[in-house]
Amino acid sequence: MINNYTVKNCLKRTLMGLAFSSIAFSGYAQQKNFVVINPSITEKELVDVAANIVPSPQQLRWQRLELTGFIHFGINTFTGREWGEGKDDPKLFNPTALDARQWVKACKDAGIKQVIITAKHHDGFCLWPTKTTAYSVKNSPWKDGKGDVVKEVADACKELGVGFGVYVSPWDRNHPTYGSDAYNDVMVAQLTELLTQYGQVDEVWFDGANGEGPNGKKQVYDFERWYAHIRKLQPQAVIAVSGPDVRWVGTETGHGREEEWSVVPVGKKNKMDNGSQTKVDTPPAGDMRGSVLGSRSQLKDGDALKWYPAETDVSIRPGWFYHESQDKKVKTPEYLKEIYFHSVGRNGVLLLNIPPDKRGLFSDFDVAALKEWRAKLDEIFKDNLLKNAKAIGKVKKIKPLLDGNDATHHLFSMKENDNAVEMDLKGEKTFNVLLLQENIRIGQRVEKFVFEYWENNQWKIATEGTTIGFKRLLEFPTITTSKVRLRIESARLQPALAEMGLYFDKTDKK
Ligand code: FUL
Repeated sequence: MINNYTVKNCLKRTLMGLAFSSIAFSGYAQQKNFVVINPSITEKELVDVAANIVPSPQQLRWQRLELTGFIHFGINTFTGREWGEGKDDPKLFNPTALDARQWVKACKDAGIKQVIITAKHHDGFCLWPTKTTAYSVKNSPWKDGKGDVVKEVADACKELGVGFGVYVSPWDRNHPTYGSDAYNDVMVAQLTELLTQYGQVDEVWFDGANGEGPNGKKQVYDFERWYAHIRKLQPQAVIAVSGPDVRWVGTETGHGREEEWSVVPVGKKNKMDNGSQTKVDTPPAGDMRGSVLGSRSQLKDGDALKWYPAETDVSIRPGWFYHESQDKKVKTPEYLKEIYFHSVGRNGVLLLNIPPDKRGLFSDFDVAALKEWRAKLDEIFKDNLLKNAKAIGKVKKIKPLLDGNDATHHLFSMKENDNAVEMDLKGEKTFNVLLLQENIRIGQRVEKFVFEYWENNQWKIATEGTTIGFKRLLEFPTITTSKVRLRIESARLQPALAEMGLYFDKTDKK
C-alpha cells in the first residue's frame, strides 16, 4: 500500500528518521523511493527531499548488477525480420543445435550478471508452451513441439548463478483477443505462467510499443494490473522499462546522458506529460528523452519525485534479432568499451543484446567480441592506482573510498575547504581514467565535481563533471603526477562518496 504524504510531513518524518513513503510486500522493508510533492514546497525543501530519495531494495540490487544481457530470439530469427506480423508459420521455428547454456555462459564470462529472454516479441510467438495461444514452440518442429526455450534459459541461469528475466511484449500481432479487454486477461495468464513455472524471475521487461493487432485494433494496456500481479508473484523482480522500477534511458545507441539523475520528477506538472502521478506503480508517461531529467530547476516539474534509474539498452549488432548479413557488423570490443563507459560509467545499467542464430547458438563473431571486450575492461580496471594513496588534505578518512565496497562512504560536509579530498600517490603515477561512486543507499547528491592534478606547483583540471550516481567513469588525456584532488563543487545535502579509482588504459590513444 502506498502512503502519500505532504512534503511538510515528509520532511518532518525524514528528520525523525522514518521512511516517508512506503510500499509493503513480503520480505522487504519499507521503501522511500517515491514522494508526492506539495505544490507549496520551497525550492530548498524540494532539493532536500530529492537528496533523501533512495532506491528500493530491488532497484539497488539491479543497479549493482551493472551489466545485464538481452537475448532476442524467436520466429524472427528464422524469417530474417525485426518485427514479425504474427502470421509466420510456427513450423519455421526449428533451431538445430539450441544451447541456452552456451548463451548464458558467454554472457557470464563477459561479466553479465542477469539475462532477459524475449519470451514473447511483438509477433506474439511464445517461446514457452503456453496455454494461452497455439502460436508457440508447442506447434513447432523443434523437439517435436516438446521444447521450452524459457525453461532452458531459466535453468542455465540458475545453474550458472546468473539473474533471469523475461521480455513479454504487450503488443501482440497474433492474439485474436488483442484490442479487447480479454487481452489484458491473456497478459495476466501469460505472466502467471512465466512467473510461476520457472523459479525466481528477477526482471520483467515491457516494451512501450502499442500497434494494431490482427483485428486492426489497438489495445488499452492495463499496466497497473500487470504490475500488481508481478509484485504478488515475484516481489523481488524489477519491472522495466514500460514499468515503474527502471526507466528507458531514451536511446538505443548505448550512450547515456553525461548528467544522469536517478531521482526524476514524474506526473502531471512534468511539462512533457498530461497525466497525474500520485502512486509509485504507474507506467511511465510523457517523453523522458530530454537531455537532462532531474536537475534542480526540473525537480518542481512533477506531482512527485521518484527513484527511477536509467537502463541503457543496445544490441551488439545493428538489429535486435540475428541476421547472417550482419555477422561482419558486430560491434568491436573497442566500441563496446566505449559503450560501457557511456552506460555503466554514466550512472546506468547496460542491457546488451546478443541474438542467437538459426542454430540456436551465439555466433563465433559475437562470442569473440564479448571475450575481447571483457579482457579489455579487466586490463583497464585491474589496478587502482590510488590503492596506496595517503590523505593529505583536511579529509583524512579515505579508507572507505578505496575499500572496493560501495556501501561504505565518506560524507562530505560541503563547508568551504571541507568539500575536497586530496591524495599523495606516493610517487609518480600515470593514468587516464577516473572512477567515482556515490553510496546511493544514502541518495544521489553530487551536482558538480572537479578532479585536479598537481603540476608545476599548481592544481590543474584533469576532468570535471556534474552527476556521479552509482558509478561515473571519465576518460581524459594521460597524466603523470604524484598528487591529485577531488573537489565537490555543488551537491544536495551531504554527498556520500563510496569509491574512487584511477586507472590507466594503455590502449587509449587520447
Ligand atoms: C523495441 C522493440 O520494438 C524492438 O524490437 C526491441 O525488442 C527493443 C529492445 O525494444 O522497442
